[in-house]
Amino acid sequence: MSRISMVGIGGVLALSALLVGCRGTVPGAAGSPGGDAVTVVATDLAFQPKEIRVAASQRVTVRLQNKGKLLHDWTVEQVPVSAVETRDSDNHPMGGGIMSGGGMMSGGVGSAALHVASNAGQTAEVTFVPGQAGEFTFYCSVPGHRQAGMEGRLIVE
Ligand SMILES: [Cu+2]
Repeated sequence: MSRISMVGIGGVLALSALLVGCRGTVPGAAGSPGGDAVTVVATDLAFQPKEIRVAASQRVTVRLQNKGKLLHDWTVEQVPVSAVETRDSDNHPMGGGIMSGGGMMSGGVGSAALHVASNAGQTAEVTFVPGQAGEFTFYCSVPGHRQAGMEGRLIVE
């Protein structure tokens, strides 16, 4: 009985693996998030979890879910990334004064940065491909929030 249902599940898994494999070979699937997704919950002055692991050279989406009453963002400086697509939940004025005026693309790989902002109760997303393994610090750039504890580690493996 249980052996039969195991076989059934195995078949379904194999089929979905095939489907995922096919999707993955479609070139330039821009606009679709694809890859893995990681959800980071922002509350009023904390991130959960405080440590995120992603794989180098693999497309990943970080979803910033704001469960607080304040505006929060998720910012990583000096992280080598490519193919960045940001879907903010708001036109965020960039609290920390960094990367204003679309400057985040200047400087090329090595000094690239990630920044996505989400209003209270909303969710924003940023999709990117990490360039190389390493450990980076993410934080909320709204003044005072990082100092209050809105900080964590992004680990690229
Ligand atoms: Cu914040």
